[in-house]
Amino acid sequence: MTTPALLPLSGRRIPTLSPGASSFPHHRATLRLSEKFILLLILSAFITLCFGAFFFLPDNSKHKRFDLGLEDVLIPHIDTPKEGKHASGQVIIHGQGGHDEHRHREEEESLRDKIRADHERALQEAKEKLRKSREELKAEIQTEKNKVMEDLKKKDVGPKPLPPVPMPKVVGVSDGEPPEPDVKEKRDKIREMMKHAWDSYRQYGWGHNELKPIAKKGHSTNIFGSSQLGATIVDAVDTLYIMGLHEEFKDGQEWIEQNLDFSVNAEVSVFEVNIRFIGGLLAAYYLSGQEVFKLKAVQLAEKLLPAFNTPHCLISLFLFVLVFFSGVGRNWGWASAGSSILAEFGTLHMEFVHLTYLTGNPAYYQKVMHIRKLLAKMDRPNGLYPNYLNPRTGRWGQHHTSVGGLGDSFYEYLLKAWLMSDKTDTEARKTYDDAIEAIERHLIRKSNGGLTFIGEWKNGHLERKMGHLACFAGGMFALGADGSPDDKAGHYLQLGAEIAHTCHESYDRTVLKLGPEAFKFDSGLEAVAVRQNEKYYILRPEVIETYWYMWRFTHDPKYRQWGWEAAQAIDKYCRVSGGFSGVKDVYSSNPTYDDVQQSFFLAETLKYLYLLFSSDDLLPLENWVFNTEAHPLPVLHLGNITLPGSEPAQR
Ligand code: DMJ
Repeated sequence: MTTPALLPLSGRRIPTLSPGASSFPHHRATLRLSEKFILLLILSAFITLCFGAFFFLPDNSKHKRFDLGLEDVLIPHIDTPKEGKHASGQVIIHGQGGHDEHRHREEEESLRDKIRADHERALQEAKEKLRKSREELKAEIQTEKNKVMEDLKKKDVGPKPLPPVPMPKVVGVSDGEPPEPDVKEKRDKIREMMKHAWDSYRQYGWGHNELKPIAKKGHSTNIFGSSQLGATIVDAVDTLYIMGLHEEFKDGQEWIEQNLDFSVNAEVSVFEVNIRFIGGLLAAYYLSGQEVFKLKAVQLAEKLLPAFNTPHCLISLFLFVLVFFSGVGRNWGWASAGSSILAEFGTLHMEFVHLTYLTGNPAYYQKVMHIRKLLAKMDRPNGLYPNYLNPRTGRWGQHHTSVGGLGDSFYEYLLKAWLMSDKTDTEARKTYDDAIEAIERHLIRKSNGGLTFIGEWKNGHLERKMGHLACFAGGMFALGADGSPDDKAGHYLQLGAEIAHTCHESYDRTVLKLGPEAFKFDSGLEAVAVRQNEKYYILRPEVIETYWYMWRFTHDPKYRQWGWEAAQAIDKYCRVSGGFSGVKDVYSSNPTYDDVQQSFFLAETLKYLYLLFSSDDLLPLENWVFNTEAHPLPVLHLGNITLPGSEPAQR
């Protein structure tokens, strides 16, 4: 019998193993080729499986497998007991083979000692922590807080490159010396008053928002929150620059550079911060060209943006008391059931357009245009804009319309939006014209004594009372005369003159020759205050503002004369050794002081007086538009430049 070993693989039958195994008649001693192949396959599959198991099973299962023996082999045996937990919960010690009872007990005890020692140490540590004094904990918290503040500050003051934009035409930023010596003398006197106001603040209130000139210390109100933001410095620096008070300007600039910090948790009025701080900083930037003012304005503006960012546009757009840190907004509690105020949400346009221009960020422009669009869609009772708008319902609140407080600068900014756009924003001009037309129809009257006044419209009834604040409108009418519809320029200039005259009367009919906060035209009363709480003068600028505009448009010397009367009265009755103070009763020859030197006295009142006694080439009105806090911003002759987020200008 030959072995088939070397025979060709195919077609061979496996021979029987032995005769003894005959009970299996077909039993073969060798495997067929296909069977061998199958076996080979199975074997290789098994090897692959084992191999795969090694690499793909979870680590712990691998370790378990190797722990089985390798540990004993590879790790030197140091005879330490292994802990385990018996089913009873009792800790048992698995000794290594061959240890006796005694050794078990020793091990058990040593383990107990170890556990006890561990517990005691942990307890000690916990006690130690508790023992730390409250002061220590407080100090730790404070350190942490300071660290966070520092980080935030770093973030804030870090240089943020702004896109280069062409500087608008900036002309007539200084000088303006009048040719007439007596006018120059008056102008010098106004500069001296500014110096006294500034020096006093510098000495007694530096860094605070305002000054208490009698108490000779810092002062603040809720419009700035509780923080010290140096409102007077920011509000005054452009006036210092215009007056050529260079040292004082540098001093202010240095403070702003080093100390003006918006990383504070202040609850502020968006309106006030916008007109005084952003307006002041932008004006200082354009006048002096110092970058720091622009950077600070932009940092601050970024803090204001969250006021507009809540999901419901209507609500967000009209919330105007803002917490800097959280960006959470609310409205003044006193305003017609938490309503938003027309003069607050309507007095952002000038500053926000400049912010978009300078930063390239369309957000500012879009916010103010969104407000404009919403207002355009609303019905207006008798064509008038009520002062209150309910941010929840999107409807007007109480139907109260005024050109004084709560409404004033809304109208002013419509006109100035048009002027600042180089007269391309015709939508703003049209809105202004329509609004003024309705105001003239419903609010402007002549008194029995022939004084033209602007009353207040309350639920269909005209209250014959005019606020000091409304006196600014004389200047506004004159400023808007050119470009008014139906060739009514002469009419509006005349209206401006009449308002100026009425407001002068309100000053002239007092003992101090300073105007009261509000005056009546009723029951034989002509331009005088009746209520005790309307007799005060708090260094407001509006009447002098109107004198200046009227002077620029008419050059009638009476406006300089009236301005000089007011300046003398302020110097006589409001000047004290620690600055200038408001007075509580302009009809009393012995007035008491309110002990506040308002920041707008330096920003507006003294600036308008100085301009009144300067030549017209200082800040010409063709090139500059003054915001509502008297901060001059240049006209944007955009030409081919389109503001980001805006439509190309239509001429
Ligand atoms: C200023 O802050 C602004 O002029 C504002 O528009 C209203 N009035 C005060 C000063 O009286």
